[in-house]
Amino acid sequence: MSELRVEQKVLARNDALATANRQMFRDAGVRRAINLISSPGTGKTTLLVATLARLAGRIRVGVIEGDVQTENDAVRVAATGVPVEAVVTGGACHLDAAMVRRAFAALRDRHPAPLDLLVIENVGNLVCPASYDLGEDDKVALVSVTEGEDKPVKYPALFHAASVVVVTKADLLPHLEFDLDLLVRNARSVNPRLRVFVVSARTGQGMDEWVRFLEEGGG
Ligand SMILES: Nc1nc2c(ncn2[C@@H]2O[C@H](COP(=O)(O)OP(=O)(O)OP(=O)(O)O)[C@@H](O)[C@H]2O)c(=O)[nH]1
Ligand SMILES: [Mg+2]
Repeated sequence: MSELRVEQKVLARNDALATANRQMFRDAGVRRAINLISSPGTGKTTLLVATLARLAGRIRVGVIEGDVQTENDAVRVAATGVPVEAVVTGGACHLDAAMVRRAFAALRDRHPAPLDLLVIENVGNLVCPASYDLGEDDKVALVSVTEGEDKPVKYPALFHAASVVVVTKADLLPHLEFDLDLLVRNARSVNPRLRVFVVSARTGQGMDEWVRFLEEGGG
């Protein structure tokens, strides 16, 4: 079988499992699931931890933390008190629907209460995770102000599949020659429907709007 055929088969199997995951999430009372995707170091975990602190006592959140190696990010999230399940892919550059299925079952065994929000932090990678549906409602693409305005047009698959873009590390803008409008234009040239948030987990800039979006269930 050609490499392309094998890849198509793998993706078709993943899509079927992702559809089953979607049903599993609904049956378990998950109101909404999001999949955080970006390059390594964009600030997914930092944003997540800051977000969880703001959502504490307001909505029920659960987290699945994907990494190639180490449970470091899961430990950072666990420190907030929010239920978290780690997935160590052991080399794979993305989470797949089967990994998320197992992780969610383990999370639900330990914390059976319904969740308003399930957050899945994907493996740091701008390419592979875009092709793998995990059963989420929204893919959230993160890009930091240090990564360059051209990323959406160089890595369009993610920005095409995402419904939301979060621009991170906005506190660094005064130190950089970074054209925020150009980044947004580039992202919307790939996907005009993208909703854009500009945040700094460090200073709190833009966090109210982002947290409100999560609390209200999107749309
Ligand atoms: N200045 C600034 N630095 C930030 C911000 N958010 C994250 N960082 C820094 O960026 C680095 C990477 O942050 P992480 O949150 O670990 O990034 P990540 O996307 O989860 O990384 P991986 O899980 O390895 O892909 C850390 O040194 C953070 O302190 C921010 O809002 N402002
Ligand atoms: Mg992380």
